[in-house]
This record gives sequence, C-alpha cells and structure tokens, in this order.
Amino acid sequence: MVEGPRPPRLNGGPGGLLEVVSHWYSQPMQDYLVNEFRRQADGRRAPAYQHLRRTLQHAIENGELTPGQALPSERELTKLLDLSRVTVRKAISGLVADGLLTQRQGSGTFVAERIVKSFSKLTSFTDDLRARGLDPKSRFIERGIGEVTPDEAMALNLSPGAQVVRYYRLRIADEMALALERTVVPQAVLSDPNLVENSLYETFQQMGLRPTRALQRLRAIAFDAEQARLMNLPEGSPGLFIERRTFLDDGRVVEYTRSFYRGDAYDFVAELQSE
Ligand code: 16G
Repeated sequence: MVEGPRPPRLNGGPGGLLEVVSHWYSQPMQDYLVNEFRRQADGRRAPAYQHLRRTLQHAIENGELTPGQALPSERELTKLLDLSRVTVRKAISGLVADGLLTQRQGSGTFVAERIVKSFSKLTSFTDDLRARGLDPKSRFIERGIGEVTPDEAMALNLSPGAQVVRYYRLRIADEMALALERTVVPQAVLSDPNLVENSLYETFQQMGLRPTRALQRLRAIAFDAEQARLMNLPEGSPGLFIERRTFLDDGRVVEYTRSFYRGDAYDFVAELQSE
C-alpha cells in the first residue's frame, strides 16, 4: 500500500545551503516508479515522456496511485527518473488531457476521482458536479425550436405537429468534457430556447416547475467519430448512453434527454431493496 502525501522536510542542499526537498512518497513507491519506468522504456523506441506517461497510467490503473492522491511534484519526478522538466510536464499534461489527472492551481497534480452518481436520485448534471466542488458548464452545439418527431412525440406525450425546444450541449467541468446531451422540451413548457443559459433544471426551478419523477434507461456505447471529436476523446472510447424522461407532479413530461456520459469518469450507484 502506498503512503499518502507527507509534509515537506528540510535537507542539506548544495553549497551548504538548506534546500527544501519534499519527500511525498515512501521508498516503495519511489522504487515502483523507477522500476516501472525502466520496464516501460526497455526495448521501446519512444520519447521519454511517453514512457513516463505509460508509467503513471500503469500506476493509476493498478491502484498504486489512487483517486484523489497527490502526484509527486514535477521536481521530484525530474530527480527521481533523471528526466528534464519539459519531459515531465509533457507526460503530465497528456494525462490531464486524458482525464486521468487533474491540476489544481497552487496545490499540484492529483489522480482524478471518478464521479459517483446515484441512479435513484433525480439530480442534474449541475447538481452532481457542484456537489464535488467542480464548476459545471454547458457549451451549446445546437439550440432551437422545431416540430416534434414521431419518437419525441411518443417520449413527451405530445401530438404530431407540436413544437419543441431542442438543445445539443457539451457538458464540461474544470475544462474537461464529461458528456454530450440532446434535450427536447415541449415549447408549451419552455417558450424560448434562450431561457436556458447553463442549467436546464435551474431554469425549471426559476419558472416554478418541479420535476418530481423520471424514467431512465442506460446502456453502454462507444463514442462515434463526431462525438469523440466533440468530447476530445479517441473514436470508440467507452461511454454510457442514458435516456431520461422527466415528469412534473401533474404528469406532464418536461424533458426527453439522451445523454452520452464518459464511461471512464462515472460510477453509477443505486440502493437496492428486497421486495
Ligand atoms: C443530467 C440528466 C439529464 C438532464 C441534465 C440537466 C442524467 C443521466 N441526465 O445530465 O437528463 O437534462 O442533468 O442538467 O443524470 P442541467 O440542469 O445541468 O442542465
């Protein structure tokens, strides 16, 4: 088991001056990183940053580095593996872009934590992310009004010819794309697409609408080329497709949303009870 972060300690430095050297990691962890780096580099002709990237990825995948754990500082990795600062930075920024690491200004780099989402609570993307101290945002890819399609009419209990508001949004938190969402709302509920600036559920709340119940189904998908481009992921990356129909107290359906969540970022949990 790897030891967690420890406070920095003072050591004698070059020229008799005291130099602050932080010993954040236990000896076994340092040995692990050195050995794994050697193993990755052995016989593979690739730039050093790729060896380091694979080393850290391996450590995360094998649970040597756990979610929320602080990474050794750039300086420590530079020393430990005898690499240049540029190499270390390149490896780390690649893993940040992949969503495996997160950087918090002033406090360092951490192993990203998966988002735990309850499958039995009617929460929004914004609720879920704010609860984790993150800053959720929407980037609108499409936003408009149109005539309901047969599928949408069925999902929303609307008659043919009814008008609906449609959104296609990229959902982001801390600069990382977490989901794509296609939402359809009856225009009788939401008169103007511009009413939603960021959060759909916040808009509902402002309008005095209280969604109280939803029906949801989930299945595994692979992101297609276009979705992968929008999410900044390799094509074929695993995702979760979730379809939600949400109802008001009076039985009206207020949303029909098809969400495509990043598969590597979420854990869905539900409390089950015997009948
Ligand atoms: C969640 C919902 C989605 C809803 C959205 C509203 C799931 C699987 N889906 O992503 O149906 O439209 O939240 O979020 O939870 P917002 O209020 O942040 O726009």
